[in-house]
Amino acid sequence: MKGLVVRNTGSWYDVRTDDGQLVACKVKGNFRLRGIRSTNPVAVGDWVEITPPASDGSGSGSFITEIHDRRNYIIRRASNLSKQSHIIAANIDLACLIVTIAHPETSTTFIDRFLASAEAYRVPVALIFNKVDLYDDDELRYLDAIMHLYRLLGYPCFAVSAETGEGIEAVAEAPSQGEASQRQANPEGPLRPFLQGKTSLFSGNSGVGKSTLLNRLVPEAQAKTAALSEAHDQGLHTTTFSEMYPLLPASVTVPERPLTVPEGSLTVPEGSPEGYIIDTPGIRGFGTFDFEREEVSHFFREIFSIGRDCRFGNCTHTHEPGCAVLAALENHEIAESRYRSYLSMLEDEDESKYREKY
Ligand SMILES: Nc1nc2c(ncn2[C@@H]2O[C@H](COP(=O)(O)OP(=O)(O)OP(=O)(O)O)[C@@H](O)[C@H]2O)c(=O)[nH]1
Ligand SMILES: [Mg+2]
Ligand SMILES: [Zn+2]
Repeated sequence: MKGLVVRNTGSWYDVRTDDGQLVACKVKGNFRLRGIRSTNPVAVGDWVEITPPASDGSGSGSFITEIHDRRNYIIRRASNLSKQSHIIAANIDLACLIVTIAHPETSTTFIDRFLASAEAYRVPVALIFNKVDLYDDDELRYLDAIMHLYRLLGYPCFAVSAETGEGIEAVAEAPSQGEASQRQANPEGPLRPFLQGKTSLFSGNSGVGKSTLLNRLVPEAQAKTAALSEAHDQGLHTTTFSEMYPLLPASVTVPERPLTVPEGSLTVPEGSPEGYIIDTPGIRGFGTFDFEREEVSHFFREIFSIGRDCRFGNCTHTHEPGCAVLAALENHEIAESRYRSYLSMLEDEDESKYREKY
């Protein structure tokens, strides 16, 4: 029986079968995925074969027996020291990194490692800058600068507020001249139309507002959210499972009961989904992954393209004579933050180590 993994609780997987049943499945002990040493052999978004559920209608007692070939997946190393990897999601159209300039601050190294990983696995990415309602003038200037940087690199960027709804819905008429519209509109347009028709992963640090944004887009999701810790201005790792939610047309009225209840009976309300969103637990860091040193520059778009002009084909862009990347860095054609992230991945170091050097 074929089904789609829609939730991973750590101890079992909820699989939605073709006939709409939600079945709690375990993975057979001897079941290992070929080629990937992963803490989770199966991920949300995987299409799997399962044994028939118990005949008592309890929706349990099934096993995942096979994973269908993945179109793609996105993976992160559990930590730099660990050789184990964690598959964040499989078969996605878009990996969205939810970023906050402050409360909490997402580091550029983290952003760049996420982008590099997405490049490596050939998953399209978008950067969603959340909490624009919170920022002061300096932070807004920084936001504009950082969005400018990533747009130049070709990554779609959205500035939104999950709290106020700014930047999310398509508006029928021209926006009024209110304060919010003084900010430059996203050239990419509002977020919802961009997500329509896609299966999108929401990833990012804890507390950046992934679940709040999900709830804004899909109110039926009723995902749990929580305020940041007052002492550290950091998220509290509120979301503990990865879960996929249907993105419903904004106009569909809400069913009386939530889409998911603890026992896991997923009811898809009227109106066919216009895509899916996978909400995931916040992650602290993005360890590097198993690539050769020479390959790292392939995952930094501008370093890769400028690096073609280096004198040596195997240039690491760190000290070599005739290095076009170092020259471009000198001329500010490559952002220092990007180069710093490149070095941190090249050296397979902790994300914080190169923060001060450049
Ligand atoms: N002011 C403001 N607060 C927001 C916004 N988005 C989220 N928040 C708040 O930020 C806090 C964290 O939001 P969550 O949605 O729980 O964050 P998360 O990314 O899902 O966090 P984890 O599940 O821990 O990974 C909550 O108090 C939200 O209300 C926003 O756009 N503006
Ligand atoms: Mg959450
Ligand atoms: Zn070079």
